[in-house]
Amino acid sequence: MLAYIGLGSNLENPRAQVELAFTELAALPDCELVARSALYGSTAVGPGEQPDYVNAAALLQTELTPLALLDALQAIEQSHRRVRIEHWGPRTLDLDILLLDQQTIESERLKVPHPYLTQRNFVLYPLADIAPELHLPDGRNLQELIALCPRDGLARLE
Ligand code: A4P
Ligand code: MG
Repeated sequence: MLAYIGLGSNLENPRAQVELAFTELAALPDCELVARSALYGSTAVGPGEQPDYVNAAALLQTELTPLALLDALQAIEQSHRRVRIEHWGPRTLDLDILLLDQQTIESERLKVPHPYLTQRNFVLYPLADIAPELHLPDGRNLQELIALCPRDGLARLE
């Protein structure tokens, strides 16, 4: 299964959090890190004043089941001492499953494609680094979604 993962951090040296997360993704059992995007600086979407995010995307080839992959990603989040304070609030590391092949999953623990995927420039632009030809299970393709999603507040980091 090909798994597209979104990475985000806006606390405690976000760049280092995301770099470490790539290393941890590469080390997961039954997973191979096939590609990683550039890092992007991104204005926070969510409540109140929050520090800017660093966002990125990764492509994994994995033999794990979808829920086993979610467990593995949540274990990595925990190892970054993530504190869940509020929904959409600041976090040391957030790992979202964006897409799993062309699967659609609507369970309580896991929704794929990720519900906000199509509206978020900090997801779409990093995805384009690793899979420019990507399309969603509903047939929409990444390039048309990007054309509808302004780049505002997003900057590729060197
Ligand atoms: N869950 C369901 N589907 C998925 C999926 N596809 N991938 C469930 C991962 N998890 C999924 O997630 C809550 C529950 O969602 C999990 O237990 C899992 O079973 P969470 O990460 O604990 O909660 P959250 O992150 O506060 O909420 P949510 O809705 O996941 O928020 P998002 O969508 O992750 O957004 N602004 C910028 N610039 N950059 C960001 O990265 N991120 C967020 C968080 C807000 N604003 C941001 C950014
Ligand atoms: Mg999340």
